[in-house]
Amino acid sequence: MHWDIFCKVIDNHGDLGVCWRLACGLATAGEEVRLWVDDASALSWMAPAGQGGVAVVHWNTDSAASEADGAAAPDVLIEAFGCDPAPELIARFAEAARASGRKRPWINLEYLSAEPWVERLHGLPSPVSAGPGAGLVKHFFYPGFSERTGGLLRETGLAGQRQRFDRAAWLRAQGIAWRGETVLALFCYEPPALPALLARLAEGPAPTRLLVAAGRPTRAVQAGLPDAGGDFGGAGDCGALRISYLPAVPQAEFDHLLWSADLNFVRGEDSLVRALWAGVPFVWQIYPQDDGAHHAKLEAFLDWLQAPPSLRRFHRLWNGIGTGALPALDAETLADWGVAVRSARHRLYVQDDLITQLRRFVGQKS
Ligand code: TRH
Repeated sequence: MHWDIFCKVIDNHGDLGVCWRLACGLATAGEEVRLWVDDASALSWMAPAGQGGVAVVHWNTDSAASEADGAAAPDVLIEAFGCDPAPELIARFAEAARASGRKRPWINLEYLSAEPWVERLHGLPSPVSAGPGAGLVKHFFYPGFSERTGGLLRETGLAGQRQRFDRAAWLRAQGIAWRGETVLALFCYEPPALPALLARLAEGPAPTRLLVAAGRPTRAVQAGLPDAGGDFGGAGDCGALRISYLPAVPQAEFDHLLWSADLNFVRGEDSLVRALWAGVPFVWQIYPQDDGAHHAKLEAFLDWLQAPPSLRRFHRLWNGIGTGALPALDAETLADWGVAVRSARHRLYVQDDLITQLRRFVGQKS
């Protein structure tokens, strides 16, 4: 079938990151996919090689009408994160549905959360009563961590690739002079506890290799480093802390970054899921929301993860909830966190992945 996915880039990279991964998963499953996105610029580094079966269409309200004229209506319309596709494109979809006399599913793909209400809303219909889509029915599709949600994006063969990964070879290929020290990968916004973490790592005594992702993480580290009098704008040592700043890399390489670490710091939505598949201890900085709604979302996730107390405490401090000293990142603590993550990953692996569930759901609604 022919699927149109609509994506609007709000900020950061997750909207496009999730939609690209979704488009690739559908194409790999044999579907024809068009990804309509208002700002596709990040694909230049996130997916430089593109993906067979996925066409990227740059859309905005001005271009939508002309794009709609030239393109056949899809069999399935995916509206990612409530991005509200242009009315011309909805009208074309509605017209095709009426003309064919066949129901064409309109799916609202929602943000990821472990909160209990997700299970209640997942799959519910929402009749469209106004506008060019009047008469159609949207369905809410919620990703999630339990059997009663739409599951998580997980490519076939991922576990095998993960098991075959050679961290020393990958680090060497990145030009990182790894000498067996503990590796931390950092992908964050501006966590309030970052300066304290950097100061502690710089004190040692054991050396740590910190791999810093491009963009906000790099700027946050350079702003948060203890004043050691040196120039730490570039890669280099800060006491016992050995820092490598990475360029923006394709999604597959971003996975390898997470696989190479002993402890991952991730953020947002997509990298959280990738950290779970990596099976390595991780700390998540949730996407902050003004009304503090993200606090409940964070607690719900830590409940689902069955996070040990030290991991809960670290998460609260990392997300600016509460004050005090960060828990120690000693071997025993990381081992404890690793058990929780791999147990959670096992629970997820016995569930169908999101593409499988979405295709089944669409088949039922067509
Ligand atoms: O970038 P994010 O903070 O995106 C956020 C979240 O998705 C949030 O839920 C959403 O509301 C907001 O955007 C609008 O974090 P996230 O979700 O992990 O997305 C990052 C994507 O970028 C992910 O697909 C991984 C990818 N990435 C690379 O592929 N290479 C890189 O070098 C880096 C740094 C990221």
